[in-house]
Parts: sequence; C-alpha cells; structure tokens
Amino acid sequence: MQAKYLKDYQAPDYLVDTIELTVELLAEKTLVESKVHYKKANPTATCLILNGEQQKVLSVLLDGRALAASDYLLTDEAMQLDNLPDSFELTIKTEIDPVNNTSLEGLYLSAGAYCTQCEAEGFRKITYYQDRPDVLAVFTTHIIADQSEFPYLLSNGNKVAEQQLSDGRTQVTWQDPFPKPCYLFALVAGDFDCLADTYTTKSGREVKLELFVDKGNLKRAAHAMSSLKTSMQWDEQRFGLEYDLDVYMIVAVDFFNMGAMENKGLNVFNSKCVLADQDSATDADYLSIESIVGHEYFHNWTGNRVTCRDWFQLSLKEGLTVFRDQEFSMDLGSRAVNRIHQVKVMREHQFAEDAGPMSHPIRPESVIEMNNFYTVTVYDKGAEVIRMMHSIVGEQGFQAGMKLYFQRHDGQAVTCDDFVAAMQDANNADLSLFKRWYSQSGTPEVKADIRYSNGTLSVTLAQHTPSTADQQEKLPLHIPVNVAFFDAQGQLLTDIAGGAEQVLHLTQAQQTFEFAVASQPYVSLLRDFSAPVKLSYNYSDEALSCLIPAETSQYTKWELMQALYNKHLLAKITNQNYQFPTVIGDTIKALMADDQTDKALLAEILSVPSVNSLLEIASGATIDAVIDAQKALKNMLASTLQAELQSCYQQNHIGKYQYSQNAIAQRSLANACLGLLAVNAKSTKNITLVELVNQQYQTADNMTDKLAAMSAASIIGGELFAGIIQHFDQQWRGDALVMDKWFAVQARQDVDDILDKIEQLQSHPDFNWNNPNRVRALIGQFAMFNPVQFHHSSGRGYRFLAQVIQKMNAINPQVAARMITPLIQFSKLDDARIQIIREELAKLAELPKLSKDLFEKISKALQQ
Ligand code: B3K
Ligand code: ZN
Repeated sequence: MQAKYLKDYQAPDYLVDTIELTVELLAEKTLVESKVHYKKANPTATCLILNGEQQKVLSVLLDGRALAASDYLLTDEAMQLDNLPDSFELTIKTEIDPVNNTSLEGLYLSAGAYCTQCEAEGFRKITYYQDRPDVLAVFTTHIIADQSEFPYLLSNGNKVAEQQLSDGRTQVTWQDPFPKPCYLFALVAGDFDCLADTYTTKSGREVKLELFVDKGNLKRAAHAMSSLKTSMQWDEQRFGLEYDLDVYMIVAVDFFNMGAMENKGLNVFNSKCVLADQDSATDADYLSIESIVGHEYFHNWTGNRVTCRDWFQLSLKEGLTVFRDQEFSMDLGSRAVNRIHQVKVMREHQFAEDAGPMSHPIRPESVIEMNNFYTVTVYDKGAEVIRMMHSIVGEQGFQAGMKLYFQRHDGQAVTCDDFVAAMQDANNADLSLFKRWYSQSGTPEVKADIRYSNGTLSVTLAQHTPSTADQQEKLPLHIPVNVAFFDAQGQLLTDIAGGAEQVLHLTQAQQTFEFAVASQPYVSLLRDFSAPVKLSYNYSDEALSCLIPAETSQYTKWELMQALYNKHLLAKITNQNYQFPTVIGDTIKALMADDQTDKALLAEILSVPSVNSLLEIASGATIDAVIDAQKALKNMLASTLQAELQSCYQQNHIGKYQYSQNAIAQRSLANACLGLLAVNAKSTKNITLVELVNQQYQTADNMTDKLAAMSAASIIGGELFAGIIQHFDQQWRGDALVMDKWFAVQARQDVDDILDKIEQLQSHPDFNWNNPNRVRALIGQFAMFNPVQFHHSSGRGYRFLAQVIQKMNAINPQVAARMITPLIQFSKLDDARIQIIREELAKLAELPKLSKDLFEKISKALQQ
C-alpha cells in the first residue's frame, strides 16, 4: 500500500467544465451514467486516469462513440484512456451496489434511505472520475426512482425539473451553478418528514431552509433549524458572509461515519447531530448540534467557495472552519467554558496523537489513507494555529485577511500558503516564521523561569519540541505567550511596560523578557491557552492561591486550578503516601462561596484532570499510579467538600426545565456536585446521598438531569444502578439515539465484569454492528472513557478491543480505524502492557483483508 506525498503534487492533466450524472435507483442495483466534458490542461499529458472502485463498467462512450473494452485499461482502482483529443465528452455507465455497502462511503442505504458520503475519496465508488479536490465542475444530477417509495429525491443546488417517466417512475433534475470538486457532491433519496422555514439574508434574498428527518421525528428538529438560522446570521455579522443558493437542505440519517458533511446546498448529518428535545437530549447534545450545524454551514465559504488544492491542505478548510465554529459557540454562550472544552480536546487527544505513531503536522506530508487524516491535529490544532494568527493580527486584521483571501481565491482550490499569504498581505505582517506551525509536528514544551531582583523581573521562556514518530528534527516556533502580572494582593499591576496583560512573542529557543517593577509580582502564564504547547512552570501554592481568585480571565482561573491539581497529583503519583494539602479544598471552597464565580466554570473546576491528560505530563509514571492518584483526589474532594457540595446542589438543582445559558450552567453545576456526592455515597454508604441520586433520576423532567443521575448511579452501582438501567431500557427501548446514552453509561462503569456486560449488551435489540453510533456508544466509550477497565493489567481490555477491530475491519474500515486509537497510542504505558498490545496489533496486521485505513495505523504503531 503506497503513500502519497505532498511534494509530488501535480496539477490535473485534464480539467472538467460540466458533469451530468444520471443515477437510477433500482431495488437490486443502481445504475450510474456520467457524461463529462474534459479539456486538456497539460499539453504534455498522454493519458487520462480516472479513479473508480467497486463498479461494474457497462459502457464507455467517447464523443458518443462506443469504446471497446480493449480501448481502455481497467484496474481495481482506475480506468486509463489514451490517445484522446484535446477536448471531448466521455460517457461512462456503471453498476454499483449501495444496498450492500456497509462502509458508508460512496452511495449507500441508511435505514431505507439512499445517501452519499464522498469526502475524502468516496466519489470514486459512484462513478469513474478524477476524484481530487482541484478538479472543479458544474454538476447536473438526474435521479430516477419510484416516487411512492422515495418521495424525496435530492441533490446539490436547485431543483430544475421533475417529470413522470413512461414506466411510472419519477425523474428529478438538480443543477448546482457553483463549480465544485466531487467530494462535495451529494444525493439523497428517501421518505422523510420535512421541517421547512425561510431565512432572509442581509441583502434581502429569501432562502428556503429544509430539514429532513425520519418520519415521526419532527418534534426533535426545531433546535437544529434554529441553530441553522443563528449560524446564517452570525456569519453575516461577524464575517460579512452571506449564503449563496436559493435553498439550504439538511438531511439527518442514522447510519453515518462521522458528525456531518458540508455537501454544497445539501448537508448530510448523523441524526445524532440533528435531533434533540428536552426529554431525549442533554444540554451537551444541544450545544454540540448548534456547533456542528454552524460548522457545516460555515464551510459554505471556508471549504466550498474556496476549497483545497489537494488533501494535504485539509486544515485550510477544517482548521479555519473549526476556528469559526468555536468563535460562533463562544459568541453565543460562555467563552470560558467553550475554551475549556477546546483545551481539553488538545490536552487529552491531540497531544497524545502527536506523541504517538500517527504524529503529523497540521499539513501532513504523506498519506496512505486520507480518511485517517481527519484528525484532532488537522482540525483542532489547525484551529489553534488560526487562533494564534488571529491573536497576532487582531480581530480587525483577521477580518481584513479573510476579505483578501476571498477576493483572491473565490471559486478556486488553494493551499494553506495562500491563506497565510492573504493574512500577511492584508496586515503587512511577517508570518514567515509563524508558518513553521504548518510543517512541524509535535507538542512544543515551554519552560518558564521567573526571577526577581533589584526591581527587575526577568521572565525567561525556553522552547523545545521533542522529536516525533514522523520527524526527528525540530526548530523553534513563533509562540505567542499571553501573560498577566498581579501584585500580592491580586491586583493587576498598573505600572509595567507593555501593560499588566500582554503577549510575549517567543521566537527563539530561549528568550528573556525584562520588566522594571517595584516589588515581586505573580505572573499568570499562557493565559487563555494562547498557544498549543505544554507549559512547565512550577507555581508555588501561594502564587496559585493568589492568582486563582484574582485572574480576570475566567478560562485562566480554571487553567490555574488545573495547575494546582496537577502539581499535587504528580506528587501523589510519585509517592502513594502523599497527603493532598488543604489549599486545594480551601481554594475551591472560596470559589464556591463567592457568588461572582461563574456556575458553569465552577462545574468545570469540580471535575478533576483526566487520566489521559495526566499521562501526558507524568513522564515515567505507570497508568496504575495515575489512576490511583486521580481516584484519591476525587475521594479527597468528595469528603472535604461534602457540606459545600450538598448545599450547592440544593441551590442549583432547580428541577424545572428551561433552556437558557443560565439554566444550563446551573444544571452543570448541580450535576457536577451530584457526581462527587455519589463518590462519597459509595465510600460511606450514605443512604441519604444514594436517595438523592435516585430522587433526581425519578423526578427529572429532562435528559440532562436523568443522564447525570444515571451516571452518578453507575458510580454507586448495586441495586440502585441496576434498577435505573432497567427502567431506562423499558422507557427508551427502540429509540436508538437515546439508547446510545444507556449503552455508554454501562460501558464506562468501573466494574470487574465489564467485558461480560458489554458482550451481553451486544445482543440487545437496539445494538447493531453496522451502525457506527451504536458501536461507538458501546465499544468506543469503553475503550476511551473506561481507563481502569480498558487498561486492566491482564490485557483483557486490549484483546477485546482488538477483536472488535477485526470485526469492524470487514464491516466499516473507517470506523475500525478510528476505534483503534487507544491501542496505538501506547507510548506512555509500561512495557508489560505495551507487549500485550503489540501482540494484538501484530495479529491484526496479518488479517487477510486488512483495509488501507488500518494498515497505515497498525504498521506505524508497530514501527515505534
Ligand atoms: N468534511 C467532513 C468530514 C469528512 C470526513 C471524511 N472521512 C465534515 C466536516 O469536517 O465538516
Ligand atoms: Zn469541517
């Protein structure tokens, strides 16, 4: 299996003006005809190579003349045609089998509805074509089907014709006026309920909005529709960007490999990322729907109108669009809490990816299977890189850069360099060193050393990026380090050059920044996580107890609290007998007593650092020590804070559901308290606390509180949990999206018979190996969020996951490759565990039909 390299990029030999697709959906097969106008673009080209897989070729016509099979070369992956004129029309008819397509890529059947997923390289499973993002064409799509079975026949753009054929079937025709790469093509055929609405753009055009959901689900569609309208308005206000077609459609399907897909004018969504109501969805679901609807909508400009030249440039659209959706959520909700969630993704997942065998820069240099590069690095680190540029040039400068980017590149397929050039040119800025973030992988470590003597404060910052699996040598980066200076009373220093809050630009391996100040200040570092780095600085407990209440950045309060936790967790990890100091509990008590403290922030502060994030920073520690230390901290908090937790719970558990930012914050705080109270209930067998959890489950009028009670019950276990599990099953069986929560809570439970339980759950009527949501809810949650059981020293967790991967390799390679993540990121584990994992990976590597997706990850992991 061959890798492709960024350095080998070559522009396409042939360009396409128009493509006309006719897709005939028949019960036992699907017929696809593509009529494409090609123009030679490279005068020295001698042949046209079209990508195509898993199709039966029925006929090939060149300018209307049938070609014999000997006139073209056919392999498993391509069709090659030689001796072509400079401009011609090629008509290819093929047969495909969507009904048995369990990979959920290309055209497939999802619970009775046909739908497509073409990004990154799925269009080649639909027809023979140059399946690459720099071939832009105007698409016309005819869909032929039996309308009684498939009342809605949808594709990109505007519907321009609909006719009854003589055999009673229907043919509809769609035309998308905007030239696009084939990865943005979409087709849907099915029977849905439709929620329709309209949006008037700021220039006064009326856009039809249509949201298609499974029959009977209309009551769960309103939130996604209002999220869409909010997104459209936000993009006009903040970025000056307006929608461009007359209709915007979203279809929710049950079988989907990821969250959603931004196909031009016709988004296809995982139903999990659309459907929500008070009874069935949590606050987290509501917020995630809002952000994903926004993300896909924002792609219309950053991705669709301006697209990627090649897939190595994926972060051009994804990093930027994640940055945009993050800003959208932050403008709408709590900036601090959103930032905390973004940073957790970086620390818990992206840092681990960069430390593992799949480490790659945000613009990768080589790829075997493109689907493996829709990663936290390309997406989330990519967004951090955009965020740093935003902080370097400021909001106004950033908007000027965006404007120039669209002026220069609307309608084009471009590179990350083009984006940075626009930012640079619009701002007269020098981003030449900054650009290294695009090509260098790994997590930089920034060490701070702060000294004070004779009226001079010296802040020395040193950077070092450890070598990664893909790249030995590392060079210094441009790292913006956001700092603030406080006096011992917690007041921002007024008389310091550059201001009390400023950015130190670290551009060399080591730099010292000096300031004249009258007395020794406390310095808060890397505020707002101003760069995606690991900061090492040993704050004293005194500094932290001064800075945490003093910080004016709400996010940074949380960050400093993490520093306090981590510092003492690391001490506990190295010494089991270490006693946590009272400063931890006292700091939290003070925050809880202060009615100025943001409730949602307090909820975040009450959740202790995850095992994954600790593994990243506790070098040389065993996972057992990490898990024990984390448990000990939870127990300490639960017992020291019990009185405060109980009263905080009482004050914030209002019971009556409302959907507002304030109500969400209160629920999150009450439920964070409930979680810790459950820890206490378990260790002390306190019946009142057990009853509190039960009460909340029984009386909750919304899914957030129900699920929080169910999770709390899973900590306590015993009859309480068994009863709740049974009750929930009776209430929701058959409603698979809701049952996913039920599968997940059980998969995360820290009990010794967990694998037997999971095996039993696999025979539950709502479980289905072909549906990625189910597999992720049960198996994915176990592997990612049940560290104690997954990493059981016997290795049984690893062996179990390996078996599942083997099974999923045959069903759905993309899902299999995503789920293998915890098995390949083993570098922080001990030798005994690594040994077991390696054996399992070696067995998987021998599978007769190993997918490219798994091959790439397993072979890299085994090379480590
Ligand atoms: N662009 C799609 C992701 C496609 C993943 C292909 N394996 C969704 C998104 O990022 O918006
Ligand atoms: Zn995206």
